[in-house]
Amino acid sequence: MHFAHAITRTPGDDFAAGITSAQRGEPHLGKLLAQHASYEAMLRALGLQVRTLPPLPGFADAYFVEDAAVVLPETAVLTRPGAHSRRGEPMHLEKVLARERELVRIEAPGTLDGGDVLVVGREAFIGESERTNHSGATQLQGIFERHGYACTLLEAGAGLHLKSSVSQAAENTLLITAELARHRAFARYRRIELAARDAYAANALYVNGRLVIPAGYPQVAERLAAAGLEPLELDVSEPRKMDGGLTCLSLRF
Ligand code: CIR
Repeated sequence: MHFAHAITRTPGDDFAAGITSAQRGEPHLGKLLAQHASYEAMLRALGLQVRTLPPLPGFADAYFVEDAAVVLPETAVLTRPGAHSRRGEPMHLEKVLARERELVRIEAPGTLDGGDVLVVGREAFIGESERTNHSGATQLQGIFERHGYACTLLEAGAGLHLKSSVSQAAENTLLITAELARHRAFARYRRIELAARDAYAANALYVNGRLVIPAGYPQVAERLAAAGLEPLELDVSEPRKMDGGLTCLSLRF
């Protein structure tokens, strides 16, 4: 899938009030803003036009913009985030997405975070997780199927979201944790399985034929290079302190 656009949101100065289980120390606003700017510069270098939305006061996690919408070529889905503190985020994307796509919504009692949605070409995977319940997952499955996608629901695995454990690495290739590597849903893909210590690198960003992985995983970079992929690396240490990674910082379409 070729992407031309990305939407991001600048972290607000209340970002440290966001949800986290990471225990990786105090996050630093100045560093977070610098890493966020580098992330946007990387998206531009990959050919995307980046639209940056302003911080959303009262929503400390809103810069993890991926969780609030699922944007497909055919439609945009406003989610209903599983965390109460994030439930108001999607309506703040309504105006900007309505200009791009016809909008549909995940309705109560469904909950769904975009981080639980992996789209690989015309195939979609939805993880049921602490954030995404069965109602939310089946609502989105119906939307995918109406537009002709094959769509599989599965348990998301150990991470916060499905894409904490598996993401696209190349055309027919997934970067995946050992826990999900043998799941039959992924059997037809080439799978690059990660060692437990490298699990964070399973959240990687595949944009217009290039793969971006988090900095600090030299063995993953080497294995990818051996598999014919030349990953770019980006430091996301500050979003990581808030349980975030590469995919969650943007919507790509
Ligand atoms: C949260 O717990 O909702 C945020 N602190 C992190 C969200 C990360 N989102 C993602 O991986 N898609």
